[in-house]
Amino acid sequence: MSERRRKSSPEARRGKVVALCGGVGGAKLALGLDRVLPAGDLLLVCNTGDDFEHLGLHVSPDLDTVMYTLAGLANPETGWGRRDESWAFMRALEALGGESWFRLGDGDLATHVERTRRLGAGESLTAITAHFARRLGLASALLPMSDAPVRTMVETSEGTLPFQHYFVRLRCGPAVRRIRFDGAESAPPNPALLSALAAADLALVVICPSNPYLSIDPILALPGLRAALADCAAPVVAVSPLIAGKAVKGPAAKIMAELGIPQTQAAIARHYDGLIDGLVLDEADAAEARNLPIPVAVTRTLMQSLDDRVALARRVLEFGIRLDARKGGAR
Ligand code: FO1
Repeated sequence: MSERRRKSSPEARRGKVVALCGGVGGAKLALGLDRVLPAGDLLLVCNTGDDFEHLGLHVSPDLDTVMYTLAGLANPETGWGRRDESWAFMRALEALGGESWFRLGDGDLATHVERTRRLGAGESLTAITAHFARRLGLASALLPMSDAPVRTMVETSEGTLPFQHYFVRLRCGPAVRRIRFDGAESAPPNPALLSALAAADLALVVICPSNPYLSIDPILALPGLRAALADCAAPVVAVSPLIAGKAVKGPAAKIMAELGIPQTQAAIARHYDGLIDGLVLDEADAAEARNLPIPVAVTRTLMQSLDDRVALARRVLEFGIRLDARKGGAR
């Protein structure tokens, strides 16, 4: 391991922040970070393991959830898809007997049609995402974790399911035995991510409170990414997706139980062991915080309002930037 460079004092550090995120939960903190950081200082890197081909369209749910959220276009009830949506396409599709279990609103459909057209014309997911982000007025940069296909496959009591079939069609019902990221072993991490991690002006890496097993692990599975995180000179801080043993939204706690993992903050810290220099968790877990082997910030991590998102982002930044990047303890 290269000798770790000591961090300069936080006051001297102003710089870039890289945030790894998945869908709805991660997008909430991404919005807070986007609102707090100067334009251009935040690089959001999204999981693409949830992507799938559906109705002949390439759908990238996590990229779209973060993009819509930062653009103020996201459906505030669901967190995914667009607000003020119309559903003429879905109704017409159902009338024709088409697959309607994956709800595609009329405005959202435009995103999938245009992304599919551009991919077919040979553009990269990175370039398409940058174009959409510019058109929608995003101040922060938005990147797919890789331009090569990675597909999360969930091995369950009812067989192996492509992610959206598990998550949406079967509503996370089947018991999870194992989670695979097909294609990850040969999917190069986005070069823009690797150069951001190696850049001298990187101040902090944030792992957003997305599902570690479904949304963050596909990113960490990319060849060379764990090493790039371990070697980066900036601290890495994770925000726990659990509050008092429960996931705020989604199947994280259920999956942990099915995988035989205790739904504790210690299990989250263990999951990211060797990668993170600090963990942010909720006040409800203050007692457990005292026994964790790494630096911890205890704060309100439930994000119900925009103020909550901004407050958590501020807390994560001021805690994270002060951490000494020794990856979880003395070395
Ligand atoms: N989630 C659902 O639970 N039901 C849906 O019908 C659904 C449609 C959908 C369409 C576009 C999109 O970008 C996301 C959509 N999601 C839906 C959410 C998606 O399954 C999850 O957000 C991620 O894949 C996991 O974070």
